[in-house]
Amino acid sequence: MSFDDMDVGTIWMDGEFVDWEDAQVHVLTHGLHYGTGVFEGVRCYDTDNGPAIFRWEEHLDRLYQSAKPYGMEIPFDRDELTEATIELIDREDLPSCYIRPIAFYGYDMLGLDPGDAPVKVSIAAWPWGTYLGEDALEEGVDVAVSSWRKYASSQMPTNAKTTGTYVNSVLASLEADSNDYTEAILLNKDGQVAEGPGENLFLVRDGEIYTPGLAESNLDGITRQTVIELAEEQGYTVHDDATISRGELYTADELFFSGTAAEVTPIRSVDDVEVGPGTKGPVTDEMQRTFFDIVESGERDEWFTYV
Ligand code: PPE
Repeated sequence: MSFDDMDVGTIWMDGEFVDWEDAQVHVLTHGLHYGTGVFEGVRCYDTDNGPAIFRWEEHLDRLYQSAKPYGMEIPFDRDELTEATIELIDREDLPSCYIRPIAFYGYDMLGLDPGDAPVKVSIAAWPWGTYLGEDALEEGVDVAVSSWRKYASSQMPTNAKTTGTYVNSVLASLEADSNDYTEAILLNKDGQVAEGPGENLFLVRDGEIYTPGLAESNLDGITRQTVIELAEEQGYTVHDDATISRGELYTADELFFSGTAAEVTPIRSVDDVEVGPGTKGPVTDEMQRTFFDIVESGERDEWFTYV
């Protein structure tokens, strides 16, 4: 997505609302040089009861957890970040939007140990439609297994959403794009399926649902947790601790991605091999409908923070 022609005027930065153009950092910011930032991607939906942030509390949990391995103390508490976000959405009058909170080591030193570098925090929000292209939700996307592997949790925490680690995702996305695929799938260091560059992955076989366990080097996605819970409620057997081999991608009945930005997106081919009949499958369709019914209606109070 591009910020050209974006009609949002304000960003919350370190406790204040500033003009979009003024939300700047110094070029010697620690996080810019070493990727020492943690962030979230959250969606606010225009529900039947008005704009509501989907699973905000879980995203906040993950933000603070992501900061821990990096010794980063976020100098704002949950209430302050919640209030700032709600006021931002309210000020900009956004019925639905994507929210990007970020905390990073700022400017006053360089050198790998961030030591006493200040921790800077910003929250931006803007409208963001379909992540993987206009028809992606209906038609599904064509993906390729990346030649880049997902980093292992022995190298960098895979359960932290850290800015620096996203260079791994960027490489996989660039490769997919240069080969004319919409998205990539990354295998982990053992060669088993990990996830997409910005999505978790689900597989359907013989009416049961599989998703790689958290030890497979994937992010503990909040949409993943949502899909697992909803699928179980729908009566599906969900194997949420699965190990999925590359070969199983080609023989699956259905595959789909989950993520805040990607929501529930069908995968119609992997490496030019059609998944099932090459269209959105019935289980994917049901999970997609269940997901969108909830975020559009706002029915399930405990998952929404109203603006
Ligand atoms: N894995 C990765 C690597 C990932 O980045 C995301 C979210 C997920 C899984 C799904 O997690 P969750 O959003 O909690 O269900 N990716 C975010 C960033 C996308 C971007 O392009 O930037 C997102 O979807 O907001």
